[in-house]
Amino acid sequence: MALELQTVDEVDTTDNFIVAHSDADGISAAALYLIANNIDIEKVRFPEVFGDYVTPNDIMLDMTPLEGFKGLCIDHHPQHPENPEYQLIWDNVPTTYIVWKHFKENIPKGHWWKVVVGVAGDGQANVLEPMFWYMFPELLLVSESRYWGGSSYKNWEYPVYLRLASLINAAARSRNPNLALRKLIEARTVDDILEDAELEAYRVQLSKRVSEIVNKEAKVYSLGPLRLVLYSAEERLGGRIAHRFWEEGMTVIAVNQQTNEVSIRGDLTTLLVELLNKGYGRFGGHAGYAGGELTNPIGPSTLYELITKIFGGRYE
Ligand SMILES: [Mn+2]
Repeated sequence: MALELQTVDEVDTTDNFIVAHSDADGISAAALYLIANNIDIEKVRFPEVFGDYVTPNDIMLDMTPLEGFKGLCIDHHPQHPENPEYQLIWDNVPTTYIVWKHFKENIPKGHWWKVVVGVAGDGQANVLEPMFWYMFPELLLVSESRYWGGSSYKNWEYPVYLRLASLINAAARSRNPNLALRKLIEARTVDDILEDAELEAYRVQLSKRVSEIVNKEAKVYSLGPLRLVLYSAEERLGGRIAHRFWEEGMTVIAVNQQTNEVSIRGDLTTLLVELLNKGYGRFGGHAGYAGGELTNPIGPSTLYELITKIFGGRYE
């Protein structure tokens, strides 16, 4: 399991790293963890594979570790063993919130709006205690943009707290989570992220790629409740693509044929994670919202194979 940016030889095994999930929650959790514990940003890695680590004694944030991990894991994903070999701090709120709850004494209050970025990134801003909104009302501003809707100009509105999460996510999906982490740590105010030109460029480029794929490039095959979406992209767009092809009653399997990354959305997500883990690759995630990596490419006929396994009683 290769990690980005380094080979095993370069790793000082007497030392450990912070390994974090490469999304807004993982990045915000890492930012707060570093600030609270006064750790250098150089110690952070964002593994390509969910749950991967550098040394067994790493600090893992917002991921369920792969086998052999013995360090500290702070997480909210559901797949941890009952008696893990590692130290686990688990709660059913986004990891950023867990980190804040444990380390808030050591996090200067000026950084507390970063909690909202991570929690909103996981779609759970509703779990935040009211204090955050009183402390940082600027998060509730609405950002607007006009766009040409074919026959007239339309207005697109988005609350600032969600926009911050989407800017951080844009860099992460463009495979530059380290940039997002650095920007988030260094940011003094909400405006520093909101008005950051580099993050905005990632966001614009990413939404352009999503539109191109959804409107032109993607190939879509459906069978019963399953919909397979095939596309190619350098960026990590699976969640966005799967979301765009999702509808009530359908479960979407979006496959990036360039990287073999898969995103799954819908009611049958847990069932598909179980099926696909039997010989197709390695998959995991939240209920209704999962992902993984294929070890063997899949195609349209795989849908028939999966449906047969579900309906035909060939489940083993
Ligand atoms: Mn999370």
